[in-house]
Order: sequence, then C-alpha cells, then structure tokens
Amino acid sequence: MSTVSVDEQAIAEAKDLRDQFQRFLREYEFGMREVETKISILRDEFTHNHAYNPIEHVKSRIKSPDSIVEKVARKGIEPDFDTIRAEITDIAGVRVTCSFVADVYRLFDLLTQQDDVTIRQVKDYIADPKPNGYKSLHTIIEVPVFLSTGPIAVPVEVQFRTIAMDFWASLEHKIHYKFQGQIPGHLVDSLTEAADAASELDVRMERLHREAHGVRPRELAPPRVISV
Ligand code: 0O2
Repeated sequence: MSTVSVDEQAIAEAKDLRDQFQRFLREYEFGMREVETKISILRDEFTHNHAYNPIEHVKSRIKSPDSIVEKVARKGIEPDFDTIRAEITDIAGVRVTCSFVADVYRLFDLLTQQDDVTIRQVKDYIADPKPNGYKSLHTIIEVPVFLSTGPIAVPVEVQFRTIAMDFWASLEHKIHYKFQGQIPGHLVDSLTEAADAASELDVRMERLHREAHGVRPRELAPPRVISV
C-alpha cells in the first residue's frame, strides 16, 4: 500500500519537474524567436533598401536537455533552474552566416545597437581566432520577452560568421565528434591549413565583390576589437 503511494508521489514529482523544464525551455524558445525576427527584419530591410542581402543563412537551436545536463556536470554547477539560468547562457542559439567579414560586423552592429538589446558578452574569434583556427564572432545578448506574467530578459547566444568560416567549423565539428576530441596530429595540421585557406578565401572574395560593385578595392581593415 505505502509503496503504491510513494510511486504515485514520485510520478507526480517527475511530472512537475518535466513541466517546469518545459516552461524553462519555452522562455528560451521565445527569446530565440525574438532574435530570429530581428535578423529577418534586418535582412528584408537591407535587401529592399540597399538591393543587397548580407545574410546567407540563419540557423537556430535550443540546447537539448542532454546537452544542458552535460554542461551542468562539466561546469560543476548546481542543477537547479536559477543556477542554470545564471550560468548557462547558450541555451538559445542563433547562427547567422554572412557572405563577407564586413557583413559579419555590420550585422553585429545592427543587431546589438537596437534599444531593447543588451550585450552581456562578446568573444571575437575573428580578431583573435582559437588555436585550432576557429573563427566566428560570438555574442550573448539579452532580449525582452513579454509573457502573460510580465516581461523577462532572455539570453541568446548569437554567432556571426562567413560562409568559409561556417564550412570550416562544420567540418571541424564532425572530425572533433568522430575522434571524440582526440584529433590525430596530422588532421589538426590539415585543419589549421584549411582555416588559413578559408581566411584567404574570405579576403579574396570580399575584394572581388568590392571590385565587381565598383567599390574601390582596399586592403581589408585590420580585425576590430570590440569591447563591452
Ligand atoms: P553547440 O551544439 O554548437 O551549441 P562554453 O560555451 O562555456 O561551453 P566556450 O568555449 O566558453 O564554451 O564558448 P565559446 O567559445 O563561445 O564557444 C561555444 C560555441 O562556439 C560552441 O558551442 C560551438 O558552436 C562554437 N565553437 C567554439 N569553438 C569551436 C571550435 O573550435 N570548433 C567548432 N566547430 N565550433 C566551435 P557548443 O556548446 O560546443 O556546441
């Protein structure tokens, strides 16, 4: 008799936790949608007013429960909602792939200068690539989401990169996954060379684009340093 009631209580608690987790993730989904809308408006407005679309594609994702749990364990933080909310800021993620490096910074400025956007963090791996050659401009922004219970500020990680950077990162990610992080030395070297080739391609393509559009070719500006 008592076993049955304990089981029922355990089931009720598990269901309650599941509901709380779904509510928790929904906040991030709303935040992600706000950012997607902002990017989509910028893309449409840019296309109409400048006859040019600086965005190649946009991908969004909500971190899976398994990956959240794995990150909680890796960071050694308390597994409660408040701590996860404070410590894990990439639960909602939007990746914006642009044609050229100049577009990456232009889009970053256009998004982060909006009045309702607060920058929490910027990591400029274009100005300062990772040792393996990884390049992208990462930012954690907070956007307001208006719920029936009132407004909340939701953090969203936005990664900006060029097509060449994206191509490299997706291959590196697959290789990293295949070798579970222990990439053989010769592949590490090849990846570093490929990252250099991707950077060179970015410079050449942007120069070509400028020439084709009658913009005076110039040496590409040195990487910008963005401070928050
Ligand atoms: P997913 O599935 O893409 O979300 P942390 O966020 O604390 O774990 P860190 O290093 O402080 O780690 O964050 P950082 O540098 O902002 O990078 C986090 C994300 O950037 C990663 O997310 C990747 O998407 C991407 N990234 C960073 N470094 C590399 C790299 O060397 N290669 C590739 N392919 N991607 C990279 P997640 O959480 O790993 O995965």
